[in-house]
Amino acid sequence: MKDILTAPFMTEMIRTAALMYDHGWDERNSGNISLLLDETQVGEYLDTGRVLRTFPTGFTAPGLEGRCFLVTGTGKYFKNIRYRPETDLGVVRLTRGGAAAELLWGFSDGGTVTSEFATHILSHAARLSADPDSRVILHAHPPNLLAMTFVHSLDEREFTRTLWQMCTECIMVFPDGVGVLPWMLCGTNEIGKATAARLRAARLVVWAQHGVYGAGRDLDEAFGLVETAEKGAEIYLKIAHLPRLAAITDAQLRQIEKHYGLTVREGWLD
Ligand code: 2HA
Ligand code: ZN
Repeated sequence: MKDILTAPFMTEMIRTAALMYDHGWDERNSGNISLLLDETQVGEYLDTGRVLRTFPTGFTAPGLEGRCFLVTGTGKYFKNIRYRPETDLGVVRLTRGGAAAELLWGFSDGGTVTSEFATHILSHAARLSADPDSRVILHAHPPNLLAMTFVHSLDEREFTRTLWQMCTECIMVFPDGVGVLPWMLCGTNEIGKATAARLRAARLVVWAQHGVYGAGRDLDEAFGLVETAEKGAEIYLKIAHLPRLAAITDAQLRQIEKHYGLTVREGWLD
């Protein structure tokens, strides 16, 4: 059996959590990441027949029965994951139609999965229905996106258009746009269902006055999505109060769409 701490999925997870912390996106115990694993790959590092603990999840996700996830733990600090992955991360397998999870590795201090586990798993199910290669859901509190939700309309089309207009890269990285949820209580199945519903159409969902969810085929893609939207929000906050002497027009956004063969969210360009 190979050492799981050397598995590419583990080293990438640790590196991403560290970068998210270093970017100022994940203060204290905020943020969470889940990565859908390939079961045969997991078998190279773990005896998948050996279940350490089983716990109820409080939701169902029948389509993900038997699937394994590497996930951050509740109450754990992203700041520390790089130093003690075996307590702050866990490998879990969904069972009983997703109503329970089996711990296969990690959470060695008796801990458990992120408080946003429902949102993560419902979001994986939603993204997989849109893209069978989707693997990652991540959540963070990036300050500029968060600040933007206090001073900008929360209309999804308007919010997305503003970000697209803030730097050329935005429409190229998220032509599918950004979903936006009004403030809702976090850690509940309700916010999980609302997030998952938006993730069917877009890989980014902003939680007003809280943070953002990003989805991707790998950690780099999900991280890069949030990074690019956060950059757009940063530019917006730098210029929102200043006179505008230049802009990226819809005609220019259409030029980008055509040149790069993008599938831009229907009806979101004028
Ligand atoms: O994991 O960020 O939304 C802590 C949070 C809750
Ligand atoms: Zn949060």
